[in-house]
Amino acid sequence: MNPSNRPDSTFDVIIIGAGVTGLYQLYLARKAGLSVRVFDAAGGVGGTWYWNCYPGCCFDSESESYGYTWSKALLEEWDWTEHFSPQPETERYLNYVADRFDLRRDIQLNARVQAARFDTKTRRWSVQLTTGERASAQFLIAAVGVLSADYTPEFVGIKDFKGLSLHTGRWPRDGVDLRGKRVAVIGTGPTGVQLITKIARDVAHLTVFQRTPNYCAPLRNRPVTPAEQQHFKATYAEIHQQLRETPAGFLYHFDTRSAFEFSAEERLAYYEKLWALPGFAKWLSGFPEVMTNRAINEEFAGFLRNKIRARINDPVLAEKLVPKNHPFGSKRIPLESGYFEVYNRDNVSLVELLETPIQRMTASGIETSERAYAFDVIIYATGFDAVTGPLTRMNIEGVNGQTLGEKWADGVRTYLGLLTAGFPNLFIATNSAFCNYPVCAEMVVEWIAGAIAHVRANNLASIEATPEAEAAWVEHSAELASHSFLSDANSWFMGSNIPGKKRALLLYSNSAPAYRAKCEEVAAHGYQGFTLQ
Ligand code: NA7
Repeated sequence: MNPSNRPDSTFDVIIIGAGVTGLYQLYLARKAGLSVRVFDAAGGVGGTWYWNCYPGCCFDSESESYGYTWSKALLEEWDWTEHFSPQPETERYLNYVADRFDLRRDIQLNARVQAARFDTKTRRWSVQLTTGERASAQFLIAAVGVLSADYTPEFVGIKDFKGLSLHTGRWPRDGVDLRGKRVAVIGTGPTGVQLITKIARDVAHLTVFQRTPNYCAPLRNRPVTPAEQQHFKATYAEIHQQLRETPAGFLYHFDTRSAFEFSAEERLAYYEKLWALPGFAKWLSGFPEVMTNRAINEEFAGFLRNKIRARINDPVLAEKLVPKNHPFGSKRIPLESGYFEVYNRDNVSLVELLETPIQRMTASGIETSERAYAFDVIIYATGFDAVTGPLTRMNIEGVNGQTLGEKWADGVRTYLGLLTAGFPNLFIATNSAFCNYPVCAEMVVEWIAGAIAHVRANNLASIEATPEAEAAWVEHSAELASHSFLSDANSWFMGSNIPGKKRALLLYSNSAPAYRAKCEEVAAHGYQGFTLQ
């Protein structure tokens, strides 16, 4: 039966989101014999890989580190064509998974959840879609991703613009023909950098509106050869073991040697080698002091600044593209494939927003404090209301009628990132540690599946974080965050990209293995810190 023909339905589990996390959660729920329905606002599966279909969108995780690890057959069947998979291929992969495991029959697409309410008598969640359809379930799993609530700044006159306005995180599925157009891109984070590099040669003129220059570094992507493909398949067990052991779930760990064992000259030679490596090696496999010692961090940052300067013909322009106001690594490093060379083109110009801020949008384009610009298309690469946004934008109401938005008005509060007091049986299935997405998402999904099995096996009605455990977790997370460089920059990590949002580290900053061990320990001890009822 077509799921959309079943408006009033009761399930054991409702999952919101059919992305990387939701698809696996569905697979496990079904395997456990639970009745389950997935709702997703999108017209297809894939979550972030469905919505972010802008030109140039691509992994910055190695492809072999991003696939699901839980099916040997899938690992054997799937070939990645590039070392850093482009978005269309990743979306194809997730569609393949949906078909391969016959997941679609429990997924309702074009189904945006508008509200969810916990009934304290039945101890079940009722969910309402924007279409008015309703469903209920004992367990509600928000597999909504950390970067799915797109953010567009509220510029004065934003609705006045008569041309085409686009956000990269809601890119039109049929694509957009930008050839011959005057295009503005606002934002130079990882998304803006990928997009700008890809479209610069096609458009008539590209004007980039930059607020903060970033430590962009070469991705160094290339096709996967047949021999490499075979090697991945032969060594997936070792690859996955490594992903589980490294601090952030990538194929990297920091050097075991100290930067101070090397002379300044030797360190420079070391940085050159690092620079030549693909992916996040530059960020996650150098000297540990790069992320802990200000002098070494500044030394490496200086090295990267010179690399940027060397790629831009005009030295005045180069200085504008060199990051100076935040330490290396305190914001996500955009990985790029020819980004800085784009600024050597005649049809590309840069507007520095800190010097000449945007005053308003007009019918024909953008007005800064200096002048007016006319455009056919304005692209907002302005990021996301990360981590909490996807949850607080839905009207999720727990016990006592309090919404998640109200509860988190002064900052996010959870226990283990997984449940929050006052919202029994609501699981937050997002990657709450700093970690390469799938490897940590799988752990979270499996933990949730285990908790649900525990509740049901013991004939219980609900599981809920205790306020005490939650308070201790919030305090512990803040203590860890206070030692992190990440608070030195404004970024989505800190929630500081969203006006009015509480400035606090949104992700748990312990290592992924430590986070996993803690979650496993809590489960092994009968879900300590949770009220089981
Ligand atoms: P990011 O990393 O949040 O970048 C957003 C960009 O938009 C960044 O350059 C911002 O400048 C800029 N921005 C945001 N608000 C404004 C306003 N009001 N005016 C001008 N410029 C603005 O989002 P991305 O989509 O690039 O990447 C998000 C994640 O997706 C990334 O970490 C990967 O995991 C994939 P700012 O730096 O705040 O000065």
